Amino acid sequence: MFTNKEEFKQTFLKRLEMMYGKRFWESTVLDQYNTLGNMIREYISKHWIQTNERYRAEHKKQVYYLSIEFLLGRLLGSNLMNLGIREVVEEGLKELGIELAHIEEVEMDAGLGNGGLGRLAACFLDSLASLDLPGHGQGIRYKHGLFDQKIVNGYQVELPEQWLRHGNVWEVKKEDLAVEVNFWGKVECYEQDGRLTFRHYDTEKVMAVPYDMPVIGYDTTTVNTLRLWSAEPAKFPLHKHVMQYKRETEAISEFLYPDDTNDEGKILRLKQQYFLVAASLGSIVRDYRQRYGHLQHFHRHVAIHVNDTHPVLAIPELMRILLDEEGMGWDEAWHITTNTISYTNHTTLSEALEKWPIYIFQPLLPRIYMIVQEINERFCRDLWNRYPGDWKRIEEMAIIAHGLVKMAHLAIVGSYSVNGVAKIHSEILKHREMKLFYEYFPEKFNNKTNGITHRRWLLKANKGLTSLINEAIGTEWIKQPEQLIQLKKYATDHAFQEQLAKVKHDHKQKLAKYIYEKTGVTVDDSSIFDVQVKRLHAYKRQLLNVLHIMHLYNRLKEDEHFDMHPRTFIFGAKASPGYHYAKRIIKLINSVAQKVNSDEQINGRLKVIFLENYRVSLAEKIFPAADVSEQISTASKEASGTGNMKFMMNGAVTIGTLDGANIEILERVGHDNMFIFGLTAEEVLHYYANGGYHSYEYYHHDQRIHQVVNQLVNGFFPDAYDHFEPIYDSLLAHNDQYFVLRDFASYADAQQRLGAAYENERKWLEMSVTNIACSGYFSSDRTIEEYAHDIWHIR
Ligand code: HBZ
Repeated sequence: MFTNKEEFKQTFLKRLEMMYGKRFWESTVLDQYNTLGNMIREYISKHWIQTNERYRAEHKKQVYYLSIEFLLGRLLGSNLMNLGIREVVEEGLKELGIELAHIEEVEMDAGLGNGGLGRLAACFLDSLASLDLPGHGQGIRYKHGLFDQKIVNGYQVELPEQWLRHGNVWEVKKEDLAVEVNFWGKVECYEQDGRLTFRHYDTEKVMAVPYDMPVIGYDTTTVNTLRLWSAEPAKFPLHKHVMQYKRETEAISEFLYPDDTNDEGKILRLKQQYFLVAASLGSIVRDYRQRYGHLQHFHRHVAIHVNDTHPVLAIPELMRILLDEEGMGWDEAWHITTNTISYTNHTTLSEALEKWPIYIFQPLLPRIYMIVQEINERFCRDLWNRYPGDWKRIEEMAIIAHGLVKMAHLAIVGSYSVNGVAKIHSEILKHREMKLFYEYFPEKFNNKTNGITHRRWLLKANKGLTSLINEAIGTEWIKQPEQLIQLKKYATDHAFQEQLAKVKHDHKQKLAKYIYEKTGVTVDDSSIFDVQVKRLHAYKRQLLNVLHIMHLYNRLKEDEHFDMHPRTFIFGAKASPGYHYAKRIIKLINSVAQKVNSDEQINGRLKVIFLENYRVSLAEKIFPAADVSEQISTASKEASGTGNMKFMMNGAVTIGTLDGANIEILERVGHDNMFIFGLTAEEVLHYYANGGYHSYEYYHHDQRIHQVVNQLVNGFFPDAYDHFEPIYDSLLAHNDQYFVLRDFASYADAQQRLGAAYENERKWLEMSVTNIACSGYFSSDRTIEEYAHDIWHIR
């Protein structure tokens, strides 16, 4: 392909002319982007083929990571970096008069996910390939990823996302590998050769067409595969109007999370889940049969991991294949299935645990439903033998009960490993949410604390910091991120601190410029950049942050001499389209921003910024510029969090509760390098068990709280008259389920300590260095090594 700058330039120019039939000087940035993408695909194609051949030849056990979300973001920059050709390309382009950074900006984010769960899947793919592990992703090629967010008059407006508008250079469509997926229809049962046989007929057929994307490892020739499935019409059934069938079929891979407030939407969601599972298993099994003939040792060569419960139908689907297609008996099929599937839980919020009404499940997937029923009956029988007469326990543990199929129960019963995503979360699963299951299957439960790929979140997003680290401790840490701990020696090194301060300041300047371009607001780049970016959810308590900002504003208004280092509070968050409460919080943040930013008396000492359309590519601009990381969920609610790790790795200092992975961050950096506040998980759970707490008392006894809560409803925000009443009610009438007022004083106190700490610049930089030094543990390489070793048994 090309081995130096000159060759690169020649190839690039020739390819561009070939692809677009125009001269370089006539080309658009998009043409240039596509040309580059194309070149990279060609560049890696040999390694992609060789990787697959090697896996096949060596009979390596393969892992397939099934996920309804893959939040990849942009790929050009990370692919160039992982291939080690970024510099050559960058310099070559420069000589042609183009900035690589400029080309990178035209790439659309692949936003096939909501937040943590989907981004985790993307980080895992990067780690698998970079560690030369045989692990692949399977997901859905949604035509529209998570909606684009616009803020209009302070309100969130959702627009359909269009990442495929200009095509997708990274994918290869493989029509010859399409898989047929069956919905609806009838099941007949008959005897053949002395055994019961099932036939699913009169079905509606959908073709699942795979689009493969290369997953390029860092400094290695391993190229794994992310296979995304697209739904296309199959043979036209006679009983339905052709156009309606086409529409309904294509709808399956049209949107990520279609609105499921009505039954039609629920059917579509369940269709998506089965579509992913049937297509993935169909292709995995087809491959396997070609290599091994029969499926008797399937679990020895294949591990299938289900990311949350969305792909849990993999369990009955694998059973169906083994029973109906392979003709195995139940026990053998069950042995293989339960030694193939492993499951990660990402939440303990009961409202987020998936349950499907039978009346939706059974008609759509009649054969799969029969198998789930059989799994349930056998499981309940086992429970009866173990706990004779304990009806209550059996009812609580059953997979099907009260007209619902409980997907988490199916996941635990049908898999060999169940893991939570941070220590505290796994403990809560074992001792509370899934206590009964832990008692019955103690050996299945384990913890795998989340991680993030330091390649995207440090090497790529923060080149300045990367160089600084390299100069100090060499480059070994890039392959062994826990080596970052060596930076600890530099925590009090004046020269190092100063350079770190400069790197941080550069990023703050850049972000300030972005903020100005997007919002027209000028922010002071020597103010503290205090950032909360994540999905908007009541339990994540953006409300606590904003009430505290209102309090600071009140203080500044009352007392001209109120001493405070200038602060810029930055938010980024999307709310689910149907989550009205969350949308009101977004409006509240924007109303506060408007009030504060336009108040001349404040004189720029306080600014509030809401950045619209928070997504992976924007996150890469924000993390390196943050001084303060807000991780303030109600303790026990945030399973892990991963943004907390990205901030830490970029030298931000955390203010947070003892929740999720914050606890493990604290274990590493200590109280001197983190601002902890609020109730513990134990205290929160104790309150819940005893009917909550009395938020009114906090409202009445704390003047600061009284004032800010009143301001929600007393006309303080004239542009949103009575819009914040539901927020006011959530705090007082509904007893403040998320303990916002309960934790307010403790939070305000921690904020004050933080502000004071910032005044001592050297001390602050010492904290910052310490956070970076301790962040290596949170590389997803460590997480993936644990999955590979403890769960998947792959090498
Ligand atoms: O998964 C998140 C957790 O909230 C976070 O604490 C954790 O760090 C992260 C990775 O383990 N969970 C999600 O992102 N969950 C979802 O986005 C979700 C999507 C659809 C659902 C349920 C949850 O039906």
